[in-house]
Amino acid sequence: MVVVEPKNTAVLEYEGLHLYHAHRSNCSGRVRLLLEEKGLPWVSHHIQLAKRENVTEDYFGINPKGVVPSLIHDGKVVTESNDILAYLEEAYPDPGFRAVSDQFQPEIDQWLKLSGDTHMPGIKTIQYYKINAAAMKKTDEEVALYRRLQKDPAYLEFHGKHDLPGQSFSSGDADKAQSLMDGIFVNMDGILANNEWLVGDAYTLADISWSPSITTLMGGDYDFDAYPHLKAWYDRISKRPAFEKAITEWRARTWDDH
Ligand SMILES: N[C@@H](CCC(=O)N[C@@H](CS)C(=O)NCC(=O)O)C(=O)O
Repeated sequence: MVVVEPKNTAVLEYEGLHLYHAHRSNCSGRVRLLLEEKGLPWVSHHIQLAKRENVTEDYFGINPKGVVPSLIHDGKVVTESNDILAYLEEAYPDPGFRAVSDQFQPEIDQWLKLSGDTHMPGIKTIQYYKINAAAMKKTDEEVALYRRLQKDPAYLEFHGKHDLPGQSFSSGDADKAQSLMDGIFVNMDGILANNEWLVGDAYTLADISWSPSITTLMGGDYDFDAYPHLKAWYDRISKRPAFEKAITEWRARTWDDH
């Protein structure tokens, strides 16, 4: 789990649960969804990605990769959305979202890991190519600031491809990202053909992690027609009151964009 020693020490004083998040970000959405499923009160620190509110010394002082979400729990900073899910589940076990037998626990962890590992090469690549390329265009000053603050090579490379002159994501990059995600969705659809949920017979962290990613891709007209069981699973989840509060309502709020 990623527990950060924040350079921005103001957050050490925070009491209770505070979440830095963006309204349309699927990584933020999965954390909001778990918070609502557990009925936990939390303080919102909304970050407008399109206004580069994440590209500041202050925010990099909380999340060293400059991304959302970041959870602060009684002054402890936890980053990486899937690690935050595991952290909250441990800190607030009731109601629990690992309600499957021991033999299935590793499967939940594999779904969380897969969700984290495929974000940048899959969903984020598709998004930057298709969905929010214009909204996420930085000015020259913002690019310079970003490249000064960002120390992570993978993020420097990814954003360089979007921000630097002469570089851009190509249709080939988007196709590769789509095949990666399609491979996962074929597998999910097969599981969901015979099961109500991704792991065992309960709604778990695996479902909570993946459902907001489907929302994001649907927002970019990703074609899910080949995955009817996945679509039915998503429909079931999206009708949950916690999902409406955590995802639907937040996405409907109007900020400039993204
Ligand atoms: N692995 C990270 C990925 C976080 C991430 O990429 N967040 C996006 C929104 S979904 C973001 O902050 N994008 C802005 C940027 O990369 O500058 C996690 O799961 O928390």
